[in-house]
Amino acid sequence: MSKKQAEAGLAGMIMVGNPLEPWPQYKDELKQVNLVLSQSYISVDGKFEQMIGTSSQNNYSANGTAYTDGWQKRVNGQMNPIIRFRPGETQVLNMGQFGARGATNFVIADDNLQNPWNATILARDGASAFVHPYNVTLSASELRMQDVSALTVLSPGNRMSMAVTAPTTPGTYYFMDGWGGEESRNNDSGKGYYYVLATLVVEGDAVTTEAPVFAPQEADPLWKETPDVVRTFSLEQLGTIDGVDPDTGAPIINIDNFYVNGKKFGYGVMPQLEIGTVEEWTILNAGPLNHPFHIHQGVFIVTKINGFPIEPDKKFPNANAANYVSPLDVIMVPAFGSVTIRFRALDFPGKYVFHCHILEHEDEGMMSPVFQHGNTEGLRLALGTTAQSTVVVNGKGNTVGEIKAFPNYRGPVATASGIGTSTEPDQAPPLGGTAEEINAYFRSKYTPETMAFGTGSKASWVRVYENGALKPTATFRAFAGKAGVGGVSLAVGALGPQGTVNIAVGSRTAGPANVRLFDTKGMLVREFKGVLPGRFPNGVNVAVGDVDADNYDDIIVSAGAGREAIITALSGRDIADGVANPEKIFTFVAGGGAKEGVKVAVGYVAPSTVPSYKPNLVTTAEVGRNAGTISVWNIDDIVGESHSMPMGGGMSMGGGMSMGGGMSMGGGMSMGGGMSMPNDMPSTDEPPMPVATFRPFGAKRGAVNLATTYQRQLGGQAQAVVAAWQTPREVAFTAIGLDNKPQTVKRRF
Ligand SMILES: [Cu+2]
Repeated sequence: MSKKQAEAGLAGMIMVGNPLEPWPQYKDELKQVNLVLSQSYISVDGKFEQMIGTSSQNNYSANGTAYTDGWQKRVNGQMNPIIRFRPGETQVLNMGQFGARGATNFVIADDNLQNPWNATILARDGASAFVHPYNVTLSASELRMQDVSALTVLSPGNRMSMAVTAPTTPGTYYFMDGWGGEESRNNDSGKGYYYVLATLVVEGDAVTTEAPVFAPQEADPLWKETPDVVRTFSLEQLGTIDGVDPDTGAPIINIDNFYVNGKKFGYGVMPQLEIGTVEEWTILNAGPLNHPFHIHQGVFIVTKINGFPIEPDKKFPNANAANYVSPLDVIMVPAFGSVTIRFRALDFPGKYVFHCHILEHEDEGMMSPVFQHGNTEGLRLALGTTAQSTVVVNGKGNTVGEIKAFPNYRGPVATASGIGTSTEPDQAPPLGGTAEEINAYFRSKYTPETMAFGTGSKASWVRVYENGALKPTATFRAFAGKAGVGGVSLAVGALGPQGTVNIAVGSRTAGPANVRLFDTKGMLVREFKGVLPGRFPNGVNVAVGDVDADNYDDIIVSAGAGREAIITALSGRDIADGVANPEKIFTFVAGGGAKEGVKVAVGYVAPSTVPSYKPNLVTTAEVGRNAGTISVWNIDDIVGESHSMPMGGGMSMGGGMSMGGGMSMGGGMSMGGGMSMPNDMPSTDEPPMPVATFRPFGAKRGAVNLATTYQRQLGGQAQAVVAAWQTPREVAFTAIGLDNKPQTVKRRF
């Protein structure tokens, strides 16, 4: 659990670059001091306690000493260190809040809370571009202390660079937290406490040079963007009854349940973002605790706090929360309040998370996975059939070209496409450009999918079309001689070093279940022999996807016609690590006739799936009476015994009771929102059932070709779909609803 790790000291600061980069004239002039703020977890008499000599029970006692003892904070691991200034000297304090919890709101004043220092907040959360420094007097102002969104607040995970200027007269001053170590001034226990973090000694010769002036840069061009997708997330806390006290018969109430949209991590719908688009999210907090919202893989601008719009070119001297300083990656969502943020889905294909940065809340479920897929313009769906010419479609539903990969070949053409790590050159945005130019740059910065075409019979030729190309970039023979006479099946995915694109090639020749892995230049990377037991009259099919959710793409291998629908998955992590026999994540038979074989695809197509960060397996019989029927599976139903619950055991529901609707509990906390049981607890004996089954071409005979992709079918937001086709010019795109009902749209190309 991250809370215990951070409290035990597993958190720190890494300085990248120089906060004075935007003002090079001061880079060598001003002294910089790095301050790591933490709340540590120390062993007392061999017993781990939250703080020296106290237990967490004492934290909230009426006795002020016990309260502040329980919330002791450290600066660079020290209690109350001394920082020295010369009279009139300006130093830059680079700070971060690296404790598991406990926000701060800063005051610098003397021991009577008088003679406050002036400060300039240079940037927050490590921003070095689009910064608007904000001047503030670090007085014990009740207005600022009551404002949980004040720019001087550092919540867990926040960083801030602040220039502070010492008075011209020598003396002793204090760098203080005006919240007494709590997470808000508004908590009763925090009221009136000014907790000393460091002592500031002003002594020596006065500095006579003029105080620095930090000119603002341009505001983030995101202010001039129009969001493509608008979403709302609600952060919730809810009590549950975890059984009954055997002695008293009283219910055991557990208030440590935290949710996003009523679900713990992995139980809700995973947002899927299109790279190159702009998202605007409103984060609601209906509860009594502040929640610092943090998202990985990028920064956002805060456009509203509690519905009040922030305007980057205006100053609001009496409401410093409403002022723009820089892009952020942590923002406190005030109790009973909201924030609205705007950000770009950058060229990072794959998964990351957002979560509350109070680590206990995150550990107890207030976290969600996020998946970023390729830009729809750069997606490639190649409709391989027995036709000579193959239509290629993008994610906007447009034909991008037709490819005759093998002019002298007659037979089925295997096609596949996929994406790896960003291949965009590491190029800085045109910082000198206009907002429109910078926004256009980010919208065009995406990695297109790589396609592979193969001969599905007769010989084992493969052509690669790298990064969206419509002309081949490499050609190779995957299996030579007799081993290659049956052709190939193909899959493309992030199986190379650092997640670069590789091509998985299944043998379609009668014999053992052999699979080879090639790089995009056609160099053999690895070979897997006899992946499934026995002989395969028509070889095997392959797919690629992260079926065990470890952020490594895995290789899925399934039987071709002539065998039962047996499927296995080889661990991509083991493949990347060079393990001789990669672990088999699962092996199961998808049902159907004894000789029907099975085609496979992997994608996040059923949004009700739990855990939501695992993709679905999609299957269809290769031949036989079930041909034409597509099944969508929850992989955890298949994995069975090794069924993994999200977050260390998941939800402890006791009697399965939940309490909603503003019930007042213990410390006067009101719990809002709802929750539900995970919707698909695996049964032990019965064979797994698909979550959805459909025939996209109705009663029409014959097998379908299968892929997963994204489509903006009606001009709206891109949707994860199952693509199926029987002929080269007609595709059925099927989206699965939250109720697991499939909805098919057919398109002719
Ligand atoms: Cu929280």
